[in-house]
Amino acid sequence: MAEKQWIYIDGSFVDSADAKVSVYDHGLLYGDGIFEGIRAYNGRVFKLDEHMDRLYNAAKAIALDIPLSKEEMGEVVLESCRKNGIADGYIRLVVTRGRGDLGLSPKKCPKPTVFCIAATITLYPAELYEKGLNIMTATQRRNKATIIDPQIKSLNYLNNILARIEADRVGAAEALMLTEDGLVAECTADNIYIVRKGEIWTPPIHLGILEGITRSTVIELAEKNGYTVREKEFTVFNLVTADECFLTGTAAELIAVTEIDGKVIGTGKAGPVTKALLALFQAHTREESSGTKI
Ligand code: PXG
Repeated sequence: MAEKQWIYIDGSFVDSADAKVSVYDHGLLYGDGIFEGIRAYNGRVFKLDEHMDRLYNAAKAIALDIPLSKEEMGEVVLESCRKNGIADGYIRLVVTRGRGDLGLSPKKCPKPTVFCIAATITLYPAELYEKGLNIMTATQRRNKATIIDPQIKSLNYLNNILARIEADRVGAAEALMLTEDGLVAECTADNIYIVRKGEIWTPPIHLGILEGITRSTVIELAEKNGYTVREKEFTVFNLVTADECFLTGTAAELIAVTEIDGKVIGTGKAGPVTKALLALFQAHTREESSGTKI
């Protein structure tokens, strides 16, 4: 029998069996809510302030008043780790519009629902970081920023799930999502980069992608270490003919892509820039300054 898991929900910690949301919660009825996926490394919550900023910006964008201050919410994350003995793990923080009636309007939802799950994480097997991922290009396009801005990490992930289903159907590790115009946007849960003649290119935020916390961190680390990073639009042709390609995300950290739609990228193995950046990133996750002590 697994040890008891404590879940924070609406002000208290309860056993996971008792952690329930209402069938009238608009997070469930309409996908009306937001979330964060956060890592803990070595007794510290990685980039907690950055995750809190992104969550509160998303709340603002959907006109959701979170009933806790940023500091209190940060404390919820830290306490969830303490209660569950998590020093290294994955934290899912969710804020929904709350319980309402069967109409769309949030006017009848007086109180947002807040819950936090602090859990362990299943990672890609270590050898994949050397071998790289085999991905596919989804026919499902990334939704446009003018419809629902992908910068809002909302509970409505159907756009990405539809692409993910395409990847699963062909046994690919991830699905590349393009903009409506066919430019490279991002994968279903990761940002994407290519390396060309030593330069790193990654799609700009305005194309309609999530501004990943890992993305900001990797760009900063790369620039600090002398790499040129361009936030630049590029095509599938640029990707297929790149020297290297890699993804970043909270769960995957930084992982090479070595094949797309049956075409080999670069040497077909994780390249030198990808490996160097992964080493820099992993070292950074262990630095005291990159996290908040649990
Ligand atoms: N793009 C999208 C669409 C994402 O959902 C990222 C990029 C990377 O962002 P961060 O901040 O993690 O560097 C994400 C985030 C999971 C899971 O359980 C991960 C995400 C979303 C949903 C679930 O692995 N990724």
